[in-house]
Order: sequence, then C-alpha cells, then structure tokens
Amino acid sequence: MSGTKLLDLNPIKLEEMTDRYEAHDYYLMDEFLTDEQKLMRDSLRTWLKKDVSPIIEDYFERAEFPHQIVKGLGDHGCFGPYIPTEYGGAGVDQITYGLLMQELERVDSGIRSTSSVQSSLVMYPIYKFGTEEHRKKYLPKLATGEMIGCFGLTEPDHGSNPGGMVTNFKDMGDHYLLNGAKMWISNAPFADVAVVWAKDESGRVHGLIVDRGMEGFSTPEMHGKHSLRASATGELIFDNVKVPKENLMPGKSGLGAPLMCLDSARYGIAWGAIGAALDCYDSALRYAKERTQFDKPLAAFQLTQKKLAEMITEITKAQMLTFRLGQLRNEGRATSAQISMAKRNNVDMAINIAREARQIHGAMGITGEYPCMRHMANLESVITYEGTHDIHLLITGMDVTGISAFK
Ligand code: TGC
Ligand code: FAD
Repeated sequence: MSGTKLLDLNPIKLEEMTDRYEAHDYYLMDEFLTDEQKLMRDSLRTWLKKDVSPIIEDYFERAEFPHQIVKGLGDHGCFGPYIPTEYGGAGVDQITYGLLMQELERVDSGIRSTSSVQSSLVMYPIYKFGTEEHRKKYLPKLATGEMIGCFGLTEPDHGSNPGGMVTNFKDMGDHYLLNGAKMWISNAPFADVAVVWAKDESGRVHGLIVDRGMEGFSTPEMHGKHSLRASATGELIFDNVKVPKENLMPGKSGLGAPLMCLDSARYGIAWGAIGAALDCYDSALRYAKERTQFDKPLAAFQLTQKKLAEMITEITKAQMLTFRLGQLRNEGRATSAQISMAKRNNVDMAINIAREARQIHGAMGITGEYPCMRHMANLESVITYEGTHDIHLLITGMDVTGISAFK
C-alpha cells in the first residue's frame, strides 16, 4: 500500500472510555490483515470510542447530525479512503476501506452513511468521471470534510427504478438549465455540493456538479424519520437552476455511471452491516453474562446460548464472504452481482441479530442505554437504501438465470 496517508496516532487511555465494545473475530480473520490495515482500523476504533459513541445516542434521539465529528472522520481517512493521496484521499486498498466502514457502522449506520456518501457517491464519481479541474477543485476539500457532498439519484416517483427519472437539463448555449427534484438525499440539508443525475434532451443520464448557492437550488430537510436519525436527509429542488457547462462530468454517461458509484457504496455497506451486528452481539453477550434470573446468568440458559451461538455463526459467515469480496475488489474482479449478494445478506443478517440481541436485553433493550434498538431502527433504512433487499435478490436472480424479473 505505498502512497497511503499514514495517521498521527493520538493514544487515548482505555480507562477514559465508557464504550465497552470488544471486537469479535471467531475465525481469526485478523491474521489475513496487514499491520497497516489493522493500524488504521484500530486508530479509528479508538477515536470513535472516545469521541463518537459517547454522544451518538443523544444525537440519534434529537435527530441531529453531530457536525463536530466531521474533522475527525477526515483525519481518520473516512472520506475517500481509496481515493489517491494526490487528491487528498487516504490511498488505501478496498479491505481497509471496508474495515473503516465496519468501525463506523459499529457505532451508528448514520455515521457510516455520511462517510459512504462522501466517499463513494461524491468523491468517487468526481474522481472517476470528472475533469482534472473538478478533481483539484473538490476532492482535497471533500477529503478533509472542509466540504460536504451529497448524491441525488432517487426521485419522489423513481426509487428502485432510477432509469425513470424526470429531472432534466436543457442546453441553453452558454449554460444548462436544470429542473426537477430529488428525495431522500443523505447530507442534503448541509451539503456544499451535490452530484446530481439528470437526463439531457435526448433522455441520456449525466452527472452534474451543483454547488450550494446556485439560484433556484434548495435543499429542505426531511423530518419524522424513525431510523437513521443521526444522519440528515433532505430533498434537492431544482427550479430553473443555471448550471455552468463545465459542471457536467464528462467521463461517463448513462445509468451505468451512478450504478458504478452504488457498487462502491454497497460494498462499504456490506462491511458496515457487520459492524452493527458485532455491536449488538457484543452488547448481548456482555448483558447475558452479567444479568441473572432464576439465580443464573442469562448466558447459562440454552435458549440464550442458541441465540448467541447463531449470531456469531452468522457474523463469521458474513466476515468471510465480505473479506473475499474485498480481495476480488482489490484485484478488480468483483462483479456488481457479487456486491449485491453481500449487501443483501449482511444487512439482513445484521437486522436479525439486532432483533435477537434486543430480546436478550429484555426491557432494557428498548432503551438508549444499549445500542440494539438504535441499530435495528437504522438497519431498516440500510435494508432499503442503495437498492432494497428485494432488488438485490432480483439482481442475483438475473445473474444466475440470465433473465431480468424487474419489469
Ligand atoms: P439496467 O437496464 O439493468 O441497467 C442500465 C445500465 O446500467 C448498467 N448497470 C450497471 N453498471 C455498473 N454497475 C452496476 N451495478 C450496474 N447495473 C446495471 C447496465 O449494464 C446498463 O448499461 P447500458 O450501457 O446498457 O445502458 O437498468 P434497469 O433500469 O433495469 O435497473 C436495474 C436496477 C433495478 C438493478 C437498478 O436500477 C438498481 O440498482 N435499482 C436500485 C436503485 C438504488 O440502488 N438506488 C440507490 C440510490 S442512492 C442511495 O440510496 C444512497 S443511500 C446512501 C447512504 O446514506 O449510505
Ligand atoms: P420503491 O422503489 O417504491 O419500492 C417499494 C417496495 O417495492 C420495496 O420493497 C421494493 O423492494 C419493492 N419493489 C420495487 N420494485 C420492485 C420490483 N421490480 N420487483 C419487486 N419488488 C419491487 N437516494 C439517493 O439518491 N441518495 C441518497 O443519499 C439517499 N439516501 C437515503 C437515506 C435514507 C435514510 C433512505 C431511507 C433512503 C435514501 N435514498 C437515497 C433513497 C433510497 O435509495 C430509496 O429509498 C430506495 O432506492 C428505494 O426506493 P423507494 O423508497 O422509492 O421504494
């Protein structure tokens, strides 16, 4: 991993931490990792335990994004981990990227979301499809968090079927005129820049970079979410927005361009979901050993052991599936369908574990004192965004049969 950005390690005393999370590695997967991969992961974990997990429940409850963590996310390589260092990214491999997503989502899916959007849905398309001017203008600031981005694909009437989008732009000679609306957009309310997918006059999809402050562009926040509450979600409204022609990303057009970004983000989610599952399992295991009923720890009852044993089995299977996917990504051999399988399997695994872990905590499990209910609620978004559970099943179905069952 030459050319990677190494971190300044700031040792934090364990006794300063209230977060008692211990990572679980039943099949000794760490033995496959390099020292550098472990260093980046562990450094992020330490910072998250000190500065993020102690505040996350409060921000979730207030339905607010903790803006004060943005700099720390940038410092730990969570914005554009695999973007080359010459553009401010961390320049790391795909397994390190996955490990970072796992740590973030171990704390909260909303925090991983912020990183996924910034990295895979904003920095990646600018790096891959933008011009050199775009890369130089946006990537270094996005990498530090000085600038926050969002990604507008979903529309009020086009979610699973983004190809039906109606947001469009017309060539006005010296600029483009953009009209339409996007909905359910993570980071939209405070994003400085939006990567927006819209159709030209011939119906071809292109990516445009829309800067905050352009006349006719607004980003109202969406309220009332019972899930992903520590992440801000909003609309993108384009009312005759004059977009400079140089803001069109020329590298690729067609629906395949946003779908390539989704491949990268979905891969990160596959790792992230393992983090949420590990946190629920870890909390349930500790609670089951510490809580007694009928004069025995809960962990001594066979039914509790069945739950815990099945949880760690499913986590271990997901860890192995995802690690192999990471190797394939590093070699440039992972297919979109393989990524769909991992995203679907791991999020489903995590949501089931969150539910079982919540049960082990009894009534305490519904409170914010333990993380399971928050993870469970968050995972309801994760199982829907970046392609729903059923859409990913249909992608696997199409891959193995050669027949599309979408339409
Ligand atoms: P279809 O005709 O199959 O494909 C259209 C074109 O795209 C190509 N393609 C891909 N290219 C790269 N990567 C992929 N994964 C690709 N999948 C398809 C395909 O080859 C074709 O290319 P071309 O050159 O022939 O035009 O498209 P379709 O209209 O039938 O739809 C296929 C479907 C349903 C699989 C796809 O549209 C889909 O994945 N739908 C789900 C939508 C989705 O995931 N939206 C996510 C929005 S962003 C988000 O949720 C962010 S949450 C972020 C956070 O907070 O973490
Ligand atoms: P629909 O497409 O209406 O689907 C509803 C149900 O019908 C689902 O169960 C689906 O599986 C099923 N269904 C649909 N089509 C089929 C079919 N062909 N066969 C069988 N079943 C089908 N989008 C962005 O662009 N950018 C973002 O940053 C972003 N962030 C998000 C953040 C949050 C918190 C959430 C919840 C969503 C976000 N999204 C974002 C939107 C997300 O990608 C969409 O919600 C998702 O793609 C599903 O679209 P939909 O909600 O319109 O559901």
